[in-house]
Amino acid sequence: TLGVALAAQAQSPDLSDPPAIDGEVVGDHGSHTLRMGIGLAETSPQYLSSQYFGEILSQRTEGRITVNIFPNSQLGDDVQMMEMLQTGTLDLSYPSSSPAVTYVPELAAFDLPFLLPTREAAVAVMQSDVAQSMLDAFDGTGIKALTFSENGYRQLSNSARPVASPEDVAGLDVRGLTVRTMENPVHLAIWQTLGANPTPMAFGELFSAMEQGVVDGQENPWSTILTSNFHEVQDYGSETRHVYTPFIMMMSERTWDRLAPEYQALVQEAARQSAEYEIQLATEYDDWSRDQLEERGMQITRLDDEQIAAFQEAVQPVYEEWAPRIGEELIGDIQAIVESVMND
Ligand code: 2Q2
Repeated sequence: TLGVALAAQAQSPDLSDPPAIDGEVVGDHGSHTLRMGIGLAETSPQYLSSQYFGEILSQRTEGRITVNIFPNSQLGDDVQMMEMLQTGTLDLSYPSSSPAVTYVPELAAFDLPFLLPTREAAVAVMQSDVAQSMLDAFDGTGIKALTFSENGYRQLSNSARPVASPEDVAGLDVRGLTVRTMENPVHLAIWQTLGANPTPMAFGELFSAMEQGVVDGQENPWSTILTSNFHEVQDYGSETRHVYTPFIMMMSERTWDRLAPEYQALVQEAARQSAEYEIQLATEYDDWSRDQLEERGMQITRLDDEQIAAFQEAVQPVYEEWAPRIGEELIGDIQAIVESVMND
């Protein structure tokens, strides 16, 4: 409702408005009302950029294509919504890459800890041919993967104690933290290696699991922690930035195949434009959300280079186990892109 949106806007940073929608109107190739299910709230960059995606399609087809967005995991969680894309009961969704490794195992490269040291490097990788080949690898799964965008740098939050080191996670004199992870084997390995008790769980179940103390902690970008109100049930945050997770905007192949080629080209262009806007929003939201969380009472532990290095060293075994399984050559290609950006 407008009230919610206005309240949300009041909460959010000085959001740069989406770029103007230009480009000629596409010819009449029929009408389509598309349903899009996403996991996050109406205040999130994921929702705001999905709205912009829908506005581009609607304006460039004079309303012949419209997108109805269902936020807050109300249609199901990422795994369920990807299955709905395959059966054609949902037209669009926007999960993280992590639960999608069941369709395209190479995506697990993005789950390797500390692989992407800066946002510039992360964006360069997401816009590379290597990343495009991962999107292409969905062909035949029933899912048309349209584009990557930014879920973001993941930060640890918990309800038990401040965390500044792997020892704080493992709890030498107290029990190790029970940490919810996404449904992804590399994330499980990261938190096992850090001495936590990892618990894979759908995002939609996470708030109540934290509220009931079923899990002590979770890890997500600051903007997700803020827009999902996790600070209401999590007292401590640690700026670990341990993984950079992309989102993948996905369309049901059945929906894609029903669209005329001119509409398919427009959907691809709108996805790319909205992804650029989403990355801009996610960038604006990142530090601002952390500061908002601090203002609302979350005790945020910032980590210096030495403390980050301790986490990097502690999770080195995850690389040893998973790099060969994901593909040394693929990871080498990604690291080459990272180096070229970092040395610019
Ligand atoms: O920890 C998570 O599950 C999130 O990073 C999600 O992957 C993400 O928020 C998606 O649920 C958004 O649809």
